[in-house]
Amino acid sequence: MRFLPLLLSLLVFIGACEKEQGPPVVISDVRVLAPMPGSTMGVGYMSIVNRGEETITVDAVSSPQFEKVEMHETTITDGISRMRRLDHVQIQSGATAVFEAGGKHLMLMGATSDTAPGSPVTLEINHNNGLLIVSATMQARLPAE
Ligand SMILES: [Cu+2]
Repeated sequence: MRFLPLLLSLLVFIGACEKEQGPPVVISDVRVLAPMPGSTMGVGYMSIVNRGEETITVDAVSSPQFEKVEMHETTITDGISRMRRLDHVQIQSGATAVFEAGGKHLMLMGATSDTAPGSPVTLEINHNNGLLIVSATMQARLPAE
């Protein structure tokens, strides 16, 4: 019965489509920029999509490669750019929280291992409904970032 595995996987696939199942919270576009030479501070960007029915609250982010991770938001007031720390980020049902240059971002502080460009990095995103773990590769920071 060499067709059975194929048949089974087709059934699983069809079943998944019908229920429109999938993880309620999805993280995409993860970019982690390696610390500049002489620094131990990296920056992280990503999108968190809430496909669930309920609002979620991201209340902590951590990484085994860094001592501490904070969520920050850059705001520009009277032409002066400031960063403030966010204790939590709420994402309503159907909404996406975008962490990007010039806006919300992750500040990765105190590199505890090799965080040169090309090194693996893991982000642990805690929200009120669970924990999401994403892995990425440290990228080199461009001069403008
Ligand atoms: Cu910051």
